[in-house]
Amino acid sequence: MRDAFSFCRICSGLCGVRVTIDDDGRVAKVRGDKGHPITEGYACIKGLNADVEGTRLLHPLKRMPDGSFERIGVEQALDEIAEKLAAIIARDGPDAIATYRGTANFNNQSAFQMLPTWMQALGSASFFSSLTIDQSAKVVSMERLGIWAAGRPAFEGSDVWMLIGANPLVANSLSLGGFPGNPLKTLKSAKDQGLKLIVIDPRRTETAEFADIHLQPIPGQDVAIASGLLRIILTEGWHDAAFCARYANGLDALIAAVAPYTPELVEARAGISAHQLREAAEAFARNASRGIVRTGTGPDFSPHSNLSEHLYEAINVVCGRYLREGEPVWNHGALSPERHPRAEVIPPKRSWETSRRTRVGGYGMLVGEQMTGALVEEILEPGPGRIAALFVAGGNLVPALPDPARTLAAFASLDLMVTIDPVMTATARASHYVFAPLGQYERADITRDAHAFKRPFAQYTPALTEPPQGSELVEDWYPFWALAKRLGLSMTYSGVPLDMDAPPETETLLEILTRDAKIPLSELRRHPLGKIYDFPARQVLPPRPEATGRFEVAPPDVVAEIAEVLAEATAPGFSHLMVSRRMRETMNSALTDLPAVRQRHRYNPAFLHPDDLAELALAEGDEVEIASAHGTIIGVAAADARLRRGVLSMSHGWGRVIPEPGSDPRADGTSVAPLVSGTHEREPINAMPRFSAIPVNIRKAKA
Ligand SMILES: Nc1nc2c(c(=O)[nH]1)N[C@H]1C(S)=C(S)[C@@H](COP(=O)(O)OP(=O)(O)OC[C@H]3O[C@@H](n4cnc5c(=O)[nH]c(N)nc54)[C@H](O)[C@@H]3O)O[C@H]1N2
Ligand SMILES: Nc1nc2c(c(=O)[nH]1)N[C@H]1C(S)=C(S)[C@@H](COP(=O)(O)OP(=O)(O)OC[C@H]3O[C@@H](n4cnc5c(=O)[nH]c(N)nc54)[C@H](O)[C@@H]3O)O[C@H]1N2
Ligand code: SF4
Ligand SMILES: [Mo]
Repeated sequence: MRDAFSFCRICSGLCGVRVTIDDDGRVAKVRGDKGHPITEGYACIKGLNADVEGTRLLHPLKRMPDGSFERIGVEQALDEIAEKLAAIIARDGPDAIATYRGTANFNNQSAFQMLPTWMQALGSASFFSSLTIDQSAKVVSMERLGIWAAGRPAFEGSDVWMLIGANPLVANSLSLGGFPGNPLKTLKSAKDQGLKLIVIDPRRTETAEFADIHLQPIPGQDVAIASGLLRIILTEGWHDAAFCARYANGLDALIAAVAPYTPELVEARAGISAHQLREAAEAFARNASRGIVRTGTGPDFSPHSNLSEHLYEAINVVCGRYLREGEPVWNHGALSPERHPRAEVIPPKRSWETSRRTRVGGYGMLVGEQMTGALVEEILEPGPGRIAALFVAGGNLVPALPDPARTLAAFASLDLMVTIDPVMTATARASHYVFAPLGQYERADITRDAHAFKRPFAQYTPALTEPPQGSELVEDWYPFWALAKRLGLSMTYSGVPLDMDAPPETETLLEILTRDAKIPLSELRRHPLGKIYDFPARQVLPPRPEATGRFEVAPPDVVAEIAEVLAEATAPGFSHLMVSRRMRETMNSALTDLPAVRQRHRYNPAFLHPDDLAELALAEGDEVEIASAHGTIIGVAAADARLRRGVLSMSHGWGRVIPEPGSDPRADGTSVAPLVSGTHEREPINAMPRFSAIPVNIRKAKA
């Protein structure tokens, strides 16, 4: 037995861990590392158990004509795949080959960079990721509003924090305004120092329990809420007029556009009292000076998400809640190249207006990616330019996309589908080839700069163990390099040409990724627990004379959509609205079969307020039929008194995606994906499906 240090890469929390490895080289125990400078021993049930008791694929598999899977060697599989790719490229061109990056690829730095490298080598623009079925509304908003170059204030040191549809005490999502380190401890200590927490969520979440003000609205009404908040702030003069005069265009147009959203209208739409709305606006804009509005998935899954994001971020803009000239910036990164923060606006880019358009839906691109919400039609629609081959790297698209029957039909029509996943997921089962990746403690990695931390932090982990004997696992980046080699392509990885004769070492790829970093990899390797780098703060510098960019708080398309929402009526004929929620024990569709998880949950309940259950004559444990305009599912009812009445709350990622006769929601859970339309109710610009605030009817299921 021996212990080694590493960090968990299941979610983006970056928890430092101490891993016990037994004499056979297997992971015997994972503990939170008490000596870790950031997370100080915190780790969750996922990190503690996944690598100890999880089962996984140990070899590549190939699908046979009868649908069964047989073992195949890695190099043999790659030969066959390369041959098919060459034929597709010759017939249709490289854009016919698509790659999708799922959540697991984000926490694997060497593999993360290999995907754009692969697409570039191929010459294919068909790159997709989970970003565009998640919170790409934030990207749309940044590209319409503009970006503050010096960044936002950190959580620690703020006197107010407004969280909209985010539950960081469960999701631990650092990029969403979460609480870095040990989330609960960080939140409590900030509150002890006087932080006011405002939460806007239809559910009194674990995070909302700590809120000074919790607004519990009707889901899907964030445009009204954000407009109402802006209206109060701007009419009361609680905004930062000097900052707006210097840095923002369109303030008068914004004032006019939100004028109809009186507290009374917001109350009628969102079901939160005029008094509460004012209290929240006052606590944020009048009584506090440091701290921001941050949104999670809630508003970004609901209708008009691009507009909601724009309006919530506009609150930060009009209140000037950014790192301002002369302020110290403590965390300017350890792994990013040296950069001097400036008090400047990076002007709106609107890349979707100038980039290439997709063949079917006419969608432009965002951050160099195509829209995952439109992937299925790009496969299904025949004609030149159709996607014929799909690589899925660390994702599970079948439950993640709307309408799984349509997704599966599209996948069945592909000439070639390849998935890299340790689990035989619904997506893997739809694939021709499946590669099994190394486990997280079998590969070297580095953290990414987490700007949520107060100070620059970085950690390197070597591979702690060898793969199990007799297994044939791949580094997540390897199949792409090996296919490029077979196709005779050259690869440039983060600016560095790769040798295409012999595969690189992962360590070499990490060296490339950190070659311009402030802290070289050799230094990282000397601190196995990770290290906080106490660089001196950088002052935010004055703007450069040529930096004339300004925020656009009310561009015409935004103003038009505000008016459109004002004229909208609620969908008739539905009694409840279904919202999303994350579960502490699972990571999207992953880990639902882990024994430690199964001990606590065998399925994902259909949560309703106890009074709603009573009104529907339902008892906890009853099977319920949940019907949207697009599909019907069977769930298992459970009571949650923290919900607003009229709201049904369920996690995604559970259940068999196409319920077969005799499938048991109590044994497998329920997939919510059939409730979501793959073709309707998508957002303009990013084709984002409606994963939350879905109108549904609920009744007891027939036996
Ligand atoms: N209805 C509904 N749909 C949703 C959502 C919702 O809330 N409701 N949420 C949306 C959001 S926010 C997201 S991000 C997407 C998620 O969409 P995806 O990223 O496509 O789905 P995940 O379930 O996160 O898939 C992660 C996969 O990675 C695998 N994996 C784990 N470790 C590794 C590894 O080391 N290497 C590799 N190669 N694979 C690994 C897991 O087994 C799992 O199959 O779904 C979206 N879809
Ligand atoms: N344990 C765990 N952690 C995870 C994940 C996981 O599956 N499990 N997934 C990871 C991923 S991929 C992501 S994207 C992040 C997501 O991180 P979060 O966005 O923080 O996810 P949730 O905890 O679901 O919080 C979303 C909240 O939005 C509320 N909500 C729903 N609809 C609306 C609405 O219309 N308006 C408002 N204002 N609120 C609404 C819901 O009630 C819910 O409390 O979590 C990441 N972390
Ligand atoms: S919160 Fe849990 S899953 Fe996420 S990094 Fe920490 S231990 Fe891993
Ligand atoms: Mo996500």
